[in-house]
Amino acid sequence: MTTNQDIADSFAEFGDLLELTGANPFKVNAFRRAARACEGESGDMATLAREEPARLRGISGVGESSARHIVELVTTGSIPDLVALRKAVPPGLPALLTIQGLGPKTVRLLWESLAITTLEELAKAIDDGKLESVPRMGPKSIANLKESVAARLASGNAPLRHRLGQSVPIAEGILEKLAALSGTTRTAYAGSARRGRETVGDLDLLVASTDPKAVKDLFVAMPGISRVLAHGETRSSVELANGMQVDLRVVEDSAFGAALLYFTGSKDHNVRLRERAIGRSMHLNEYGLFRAGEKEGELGPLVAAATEAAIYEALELPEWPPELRESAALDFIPPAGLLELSQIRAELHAHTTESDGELSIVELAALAKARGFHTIAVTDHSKASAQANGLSVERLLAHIDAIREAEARVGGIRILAGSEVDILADGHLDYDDETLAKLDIVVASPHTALRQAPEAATARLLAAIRHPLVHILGHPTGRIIQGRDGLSPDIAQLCQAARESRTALEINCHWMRLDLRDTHVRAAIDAGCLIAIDCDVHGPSDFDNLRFGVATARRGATPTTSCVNAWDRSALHEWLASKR
Ligand code: DGT
Ligand code: CA
Ligand code: CA
Ligand code: ZN
Repeated sequence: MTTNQDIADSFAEFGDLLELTGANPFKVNAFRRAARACEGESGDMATLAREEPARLRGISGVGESSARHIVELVTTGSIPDLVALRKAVPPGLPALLTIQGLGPKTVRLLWESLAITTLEELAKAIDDGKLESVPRMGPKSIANLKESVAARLASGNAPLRHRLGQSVPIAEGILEKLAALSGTTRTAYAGSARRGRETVGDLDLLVASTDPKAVKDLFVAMPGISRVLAHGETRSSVELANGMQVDLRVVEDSAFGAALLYFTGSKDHNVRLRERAIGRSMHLNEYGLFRAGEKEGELGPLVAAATEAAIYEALELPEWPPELRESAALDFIPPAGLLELSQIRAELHAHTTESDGELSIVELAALAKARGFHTIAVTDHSKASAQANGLSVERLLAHIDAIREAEARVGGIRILAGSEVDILADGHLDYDDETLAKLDIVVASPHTALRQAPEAATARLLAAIRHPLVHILGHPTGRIIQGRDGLSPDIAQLCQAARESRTALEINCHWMRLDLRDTHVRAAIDAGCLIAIDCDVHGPSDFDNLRFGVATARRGATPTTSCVNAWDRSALHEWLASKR
């Protein structure tokens, strides 16, 4: 099964690799156009390729060679030209494309002019000042690049980890294909992705099937695979073109729960569960929970295996949320009211075309309404964020009127007039109090000076938290996962101040940010703070990141009652009004 997305991904990779090799830009663009065309195509292109290949040319954006490649991909599982192209590019080069701020053009330039083909070579060239001679590389972009590269190198020579929001959709895409096989009864992704860690080392997929061979054969023949690492009886393992490893285990339906529990981990959690089993004269492994046998090392009758719930119950434990299986400790009983995705009823941080968003106020409100939200806050950037087209006071005042007008027109949802106001380096806000007081909601966020010393960062953020007109501290550290460290404030002090002033600390849901991070959330919850979970919406798909923010909240043990986005309309608006 080749999906339109698979075809689009192959063409996008084709375009990137061609650009890296300096191919004719028209050819590069043709592949990019074909990628967009395939992504947007509503009919199933694989069926078309099999049954009426001549009609592929009728799709706007698909030319003669793209049509041929689609047929190759659908019928053989790979595109020979693409496979050859992968071999023509130095192996380290595609990895450079995953660095924040490095596109194919720049990578090619670095390769051609400075013979840089690996991360290490890039780091050295930056240190030696060699990048200054590269056209279009200003001091600012070199400084940013240096930080991204250093962050990537600091994550060790450990194999590259992948951000959660890029990993989960890949897992879901593969499982969807495997679920369509007739013998498949259950599918799940396990491992760190299921635990909601911000980065994932490899994907661990589980399928229950009456026909394991069919599942594994389809798995290793999927498009987008660069290498098959293992293709065995119990486990198959592949490497994708983006360098990600995917492990697949096919199990019997009756033991799916035990396998899911085992492969979800964490290892520490598993160790504790096994100890608990032994303490109750039982034995836990990836096939099930068994009574201890008569003799040492022998297994007795099966106690539970079909579901995780049954196994936890037999161990006299509450069913542990996967997000809370990171630590070994079983002394923490998850609160009954752990926040759930379905409980989110409001988005309090969103941008429109007035600053750097893609949506109008009305479009934004329509998407929020479709999600069943009772409230959406329009919080465009303030004037200091000039690169994001931040609003002057005059524009902000006009925008408030436009928001009021849109709210009256749309109906059925509260549309709040707000701002994401910059917290300047010294802790002052980018608008005066008189202006801020006119807004229904104020999200205050740091966007610049993200390298300042911890003491300065703490003072800066404390000032924003304690400002009487501020409701939410947005993406508090400004970190970018695998990109930049951001601020390192004293989290305990921030939490203390946030609790006292009833200012919510944001979990920004974008998978590049997840800021607050899980450990900070836990500190905030322990201190009794309010949490805001916001998508920082810039375009329609950003709402889909909510699940990553909620996973981060759950990893920090956030109860529903602490999350302002889960409050009902009157409770939320009472809190907002308390700061006016
Ligand atoms: P990752 O991939 O580095 O982000 O982290 P995980 O947790 O996904 O680790 P991974 O892929 O090595 O293994 C998946 C799960 O399988 C792990 O969380 C627990 C279980 N597991 C794997 N190897 C062992 C082992 O040697 N002992 C135990 N108890 N569990 C294991
Ligand atoms: Ca894993
Ligand atoms: Ca694994
Ligand atoms: Zn924002």
